[in-house]
Amino acid sequence: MEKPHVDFGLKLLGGDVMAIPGLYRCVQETIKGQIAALYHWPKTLDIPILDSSCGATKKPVGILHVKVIRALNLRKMDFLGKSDPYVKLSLSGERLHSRKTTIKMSNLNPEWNEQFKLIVKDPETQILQLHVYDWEKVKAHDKLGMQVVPLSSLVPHERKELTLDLLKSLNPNDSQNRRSRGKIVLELTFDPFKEDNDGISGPLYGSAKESFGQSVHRNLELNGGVLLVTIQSAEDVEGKRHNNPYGVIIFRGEQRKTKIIRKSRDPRWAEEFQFVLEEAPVSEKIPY
Ligand SMILES: [Ca+2]
Repeated sequence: MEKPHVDFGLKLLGGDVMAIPGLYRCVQETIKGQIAALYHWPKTLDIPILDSSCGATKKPVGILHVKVIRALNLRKMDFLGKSDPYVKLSLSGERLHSRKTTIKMSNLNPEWNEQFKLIVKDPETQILQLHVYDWEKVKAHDKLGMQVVPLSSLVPHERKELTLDLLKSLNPNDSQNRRSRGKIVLELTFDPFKEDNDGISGPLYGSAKESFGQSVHRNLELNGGVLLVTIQSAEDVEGKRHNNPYGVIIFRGEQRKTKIIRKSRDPRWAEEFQFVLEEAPVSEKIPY
């Protein structure tokens, strides 16, 4: 059976998503792949295009500075009171936990002025994803709206302030997008690293029993960089029964934990942790 020829365009956020460099080809390949697996042309087809399938490269190439400034005219979700908004941020193609602002209780025009540094691995295809939620004490947090910013729309080292309409979803046919959900105000700067000398990248091993795979990327000219640590696994963890091991990593007072592996003496986590360094750790040793 011959594959149908498909030509398409996607409208999104008042702009043409196909104008995002690299995305057209990526989407085309994704759709081609999906269609090849089908015998019948379907009426609708959901294809995730804003996830890791577009293959962000592994190596950090820069830092995205995000300042979440404020939101305006958010929707009232709480029966008593207004809404208790907070913002979750993440970059597409990353499996890391989302970063969050603080919660502003009972406020439909919250001011955060909170800064985040996100590690960028592929500025051509990665997209900043923002989700605003209404915090709830007991039940699930309500969605107040979302937006995305393709990093390819940013000029390196240039600060950009954006005021974006919050949407229900990225689906341009979603009738709920016609209802106003308020706006979010952001300041974004993408700082690419100048050049990566591979001289200081590579695995390091500690004297600890656990085997840690680590790599350090930094840029001495910029006096800063990124430390990536992957906690892979541990073996023969002590304790006879009911072992629920997790790993803890502390870097300059910043503590992160792996998930807990239930009842195992040989846990395997394979979790990556990212630390942003303001200054090059010229004379520092990594503590275990
Ligand atoms: Ca609430």
